[in-house]
Amino acid sequence: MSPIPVAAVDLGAASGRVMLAAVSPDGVALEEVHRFDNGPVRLLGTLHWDAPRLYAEVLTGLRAAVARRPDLASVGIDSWAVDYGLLDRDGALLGNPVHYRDARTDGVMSTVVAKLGAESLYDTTGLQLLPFNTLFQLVAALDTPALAVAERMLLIPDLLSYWLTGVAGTEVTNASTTQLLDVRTREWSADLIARAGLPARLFGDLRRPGDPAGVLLPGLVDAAVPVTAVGSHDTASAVVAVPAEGDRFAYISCGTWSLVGVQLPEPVLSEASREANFTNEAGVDGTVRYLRNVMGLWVLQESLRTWGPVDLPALLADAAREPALATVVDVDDPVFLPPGDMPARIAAACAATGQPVPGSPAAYTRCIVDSLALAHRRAVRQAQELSGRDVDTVHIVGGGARNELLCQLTADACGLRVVAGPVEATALGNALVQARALGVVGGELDDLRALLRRTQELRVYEPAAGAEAAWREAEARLIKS
Ligand code: LFR
Repeated sequence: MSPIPVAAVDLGAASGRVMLAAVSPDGVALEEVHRFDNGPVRLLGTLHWDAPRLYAEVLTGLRAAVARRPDLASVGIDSWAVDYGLLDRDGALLGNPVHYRDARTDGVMSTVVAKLGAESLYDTTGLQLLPFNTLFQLVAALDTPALAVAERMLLIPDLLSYWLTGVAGTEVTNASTTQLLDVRTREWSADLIARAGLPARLFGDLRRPGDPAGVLLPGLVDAAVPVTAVGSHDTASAVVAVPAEGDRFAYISCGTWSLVGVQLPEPVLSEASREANFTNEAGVDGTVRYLRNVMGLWVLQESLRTWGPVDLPALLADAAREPALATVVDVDDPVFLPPGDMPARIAAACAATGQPVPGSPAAYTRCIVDSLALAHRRAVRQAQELSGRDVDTVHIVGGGARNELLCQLTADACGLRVVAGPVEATALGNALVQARALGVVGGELDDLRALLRRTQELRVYEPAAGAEAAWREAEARLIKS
């Protein structure tokens, strides 16, 4: 069978891309047809996404894809989670979507949790408490005129899909990140929506990865290309493309965030799990993405912004020569969540924990990568303990798989073999779910993963012998503080 072309639109917080994937039962080849920057736009003090520009960039990419492959068989869209646009009764967008790192949710989570109860919220949704979950964003917007007239809430990939097809739908993996979905039924929790004081009309019918999601509107591209629902939460698509064999693996989907966890058949809703703030997000094929959000390469990305133009490979090479574990910080401290001067925040955290303050960008970078590896260690161990799933391999997928220092330090910190790659896991997972819906490839997630193992370049990092004591000591420094 000659490979069938599909387009994977993958929007990340820092950049977006449209990839052309040629899929056959023998493998998948990816070609980038358009890449563009993404980032927050501050308007009158509020951080927004520029949704119309994202739409225009996606369209540019789809036109390039169709120009290359007029027989393009399908389009799938994924992005980061939780953020949304509101539509009025005519389907018009009521204001540019607000960025999840905006301060409008400051203090909202604790008020809502006090009202609804942390235990009840976890038991209903299975979700970790993050201040930017859609639930808290919507409560923060309750008194706004936009919410008063809004008829529908669409998460970012669904919003783009709506603009491209005229059909509004809500894909379930991303809907599971709103903290408004019932973790057992994977339907909207009408009870929770009512208790939070939110209008039920906002939450439309759900669709599953693989479902049809409309056809590109006439005139947008030179073909009538169907849109297929994929794991529209980028992390859900990335987990599809973890090239694991069997089930004794943990994954780290590593980019702006590190999403660290295991794949499970059923949610874990224990008290210990709630206290560790582990989440049960919906995966493709009814799986559970049992994971924790670790702050990720965001801390480094923001530091680079503070330092101005830097040669990243050279900086990482310098960082690799810095002394190991000289200073570590808790990257999961909420102080690192909003945009801003990360080196200053790291310096303050070092001073507060009685550790030396890094003296150069290379030393800061080493501190960030060491600290991230330490957070990976903690999350991988907790995921195993809380779920009872034994793990012998950690897969790092996404942009972070390129970061050799981070991959090696993660292997050392976890005391486990790390398999790094594919870098474009999200686009691959997106494309494979489309190809399966088209009947090009068949089978279960295991079969899709086997196809990736056969065709993708992977790199193995073995843990250094005798590293455990140093990591344990570094961990103790944070626990003490
Ligand atoms: C990763 C990600 C995470 C989500 C965060 C915010 O890109 O989707 O899974 O928690 O972004 O939406």
